Amino acid sequence: MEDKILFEIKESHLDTGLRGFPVGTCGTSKVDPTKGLSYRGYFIKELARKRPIEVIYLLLNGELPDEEQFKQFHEELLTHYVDDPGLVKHLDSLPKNSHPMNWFISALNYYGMIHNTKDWRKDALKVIINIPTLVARIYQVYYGWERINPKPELGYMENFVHMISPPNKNPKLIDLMNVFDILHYDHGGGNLSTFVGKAVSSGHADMFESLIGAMCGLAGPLHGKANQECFRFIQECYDAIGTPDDEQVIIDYLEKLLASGKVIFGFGHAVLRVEDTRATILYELGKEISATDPYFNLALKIRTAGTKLLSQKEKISNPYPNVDAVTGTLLNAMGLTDSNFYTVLFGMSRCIGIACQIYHDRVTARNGKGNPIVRPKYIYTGPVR
Ligand code: FCX
Repeated sequence: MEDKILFEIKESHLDTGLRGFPVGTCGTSKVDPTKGLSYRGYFIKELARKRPIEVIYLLLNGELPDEEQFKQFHEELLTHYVDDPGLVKHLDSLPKNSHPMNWFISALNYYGMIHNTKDWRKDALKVIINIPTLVARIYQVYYGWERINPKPELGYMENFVHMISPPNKNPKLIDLMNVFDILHYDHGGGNLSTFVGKAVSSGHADMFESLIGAMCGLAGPLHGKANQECFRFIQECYDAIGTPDDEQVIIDYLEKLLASGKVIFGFGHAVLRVEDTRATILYELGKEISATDPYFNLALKIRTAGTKLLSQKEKISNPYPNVDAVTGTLLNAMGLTDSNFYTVLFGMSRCIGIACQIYHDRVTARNGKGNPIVRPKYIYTGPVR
């Protein structure tokens, strides 16, 4: 165990959203306040350019695969691949005016009703290999794009990119999606979506039911929808000030936002106390694939200006950018221009990390006994009669 954390619970702790409270174990990922995210002991910068299936193998099995293990794992995953025409029929019945996250949650529910096996490992593999196709089908039906059939043999994210046809699809979209997918699998056990997924699964709801709970958590603006809010924030900044060379113009604009009680989206984090290494990786990737994009260039300028400004504010524990500060500008530059979908893409990846954690919670934890049902205590504050 990392360190025995014993502290007295004070009344003031009760309105911190369990911030920093140890509520369980997570063996697949960790967020260190100064070193950032790691999966099974590998820091994310060592993993970001690997193949997604390699990193998924690491999350599920604890080690990176050699070529033979990679091949066998990919073949095993493909035996669970199902492109169910019933899903498209289900999607066709959904209301076009609801948010894509609601479509995603509904699609997961449909898929779980039809394809769950109630075997934790098999259902984890089903989620892993089918979720990119499920999200691609949502894109196709939601936007009325061509209903291109899958070619899973192309590769994990390659098949996803093959199936979607946004009007200005950039050929480098695959470079982004490979990295984007890996960066978003997991972020320790304590982020809201993973915490909810693990908690729901502790009652032995099946894998899909647990992931639906997790995705409902992700759908909140303070968590998963932050990436769409961050991109909209960049767009608003751009409409107001363009991409000025004079950093003071940006600082003055951001200062005005703070003074009006607004937050600077994409900055800060409940655990991190340095720049989110996922953001660092995406800023570097952006210089390779979208160097001339105006929104990306503004995000780069805000990266330094925002940090300078927030560092002057005593109350702010982390003045640095998090992953959401730049993701949307890259997705947009690669042709995925509707930010309403950005949280679905976040969820397409986060479901992988949560499925791996749920598998371990149910099957390998406590020497195979599995973790117990989550049952925290709430302090009663109502009337005593
Ligand atoms: N802009 C303006 N004010 C900020 C801020 C920001 N980016 N980050 C923190 N603050 C403020 C808080 O609002 C709080 O003010 P208050 O005392 O008046 O309520 C004060 O600074 C102390 O907050 P702090 O302890 O530094 O940070 P928290 O752990 O309370 O909050 C989040 C962390 C991420 C919620 C906060 O930094 C924030 O709201 N950021 C902007 C929204 C955002 O980018 N969210 C993405 C979250 C992340 F990606 C994830 O999903 O984990």
